[in-house]
Amino acid sequence: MHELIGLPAPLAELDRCLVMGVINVTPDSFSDGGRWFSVDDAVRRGIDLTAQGADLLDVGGESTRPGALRIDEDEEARRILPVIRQLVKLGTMVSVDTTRGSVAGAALDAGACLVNDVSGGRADPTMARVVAQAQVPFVVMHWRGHSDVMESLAHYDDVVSEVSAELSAQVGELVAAGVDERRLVLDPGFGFAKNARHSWELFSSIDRLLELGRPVLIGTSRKRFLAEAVAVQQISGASADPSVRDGATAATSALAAAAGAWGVRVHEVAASADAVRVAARARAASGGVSHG
Ligand code: PMM
Repeated sequence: MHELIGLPAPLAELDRCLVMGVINVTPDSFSDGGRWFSVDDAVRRGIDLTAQGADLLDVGGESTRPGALRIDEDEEARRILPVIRQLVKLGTMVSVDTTRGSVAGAALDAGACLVNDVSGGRADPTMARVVAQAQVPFVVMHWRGHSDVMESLAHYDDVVSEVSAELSAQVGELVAAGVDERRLVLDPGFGFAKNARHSWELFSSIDRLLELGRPVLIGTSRKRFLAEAVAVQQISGASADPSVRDGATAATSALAAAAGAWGVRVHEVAASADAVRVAARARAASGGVSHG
């Protein structure tokens, strides 16, 4: 098992893959944009996801959907800080999904306990300093560029080797900036500068990502590559509603947990909360450790 320091007690003590529930306080995220855009709706959603079994709530204010344009940092902070404050007051564990050091710092002041950065510190040179000073866990996602250009950057000869090497380089930069490596979680970044084939190859290589020596977070939820694995859509030609991918998402949660992932990041929590428990039981019965 890879040591992760700095998590608060209830999370640090989990002996299975944790479930991070997504709350996008945005009008335009790819799968749930606009649904939890008011503070009240977002907080209610957080309460629901916690009741469904979320261990941690990941609150974000800026969409990273392919092609998305950036919002300014005041707007990002205005969207998420009241939501984080209220959820923390209710006793929930909260992470902040942001690429901006200033927003991460404000979210930590509001009570967030972990920073999740889809750029792994690359979008904003101040991020590493904020995380180093706050001494909190930090999710380093594999990242090649912002959402408006990332689809043009999805070129690899060997996606698993290249993503691993680039994640290692991102870790090196963070450590050089003073971040304790033992606080880092790695994420291959499904759909970020990846086509469907790249995402499937990475998903089938969680064991190789774990060889980097850090816990691994898996964020497949509702992503486009899962459409290839959705029966109903293929049979009926049903809608492009990303929630039709929730069943496939739960399947990836079970497989990721069975492969030793540290956590899964999902929009619909209930089925994944069961899936990670099934995987934990199966791993324990087969003599394996509970998570990576
Ligand atoms: N994906 C999205 C946003 N944040 N964070 C991590 N660590 N990993 C991901 O795969 C990831 C992320 C994509 O947008 P969404 O919030 O609508 O799922």
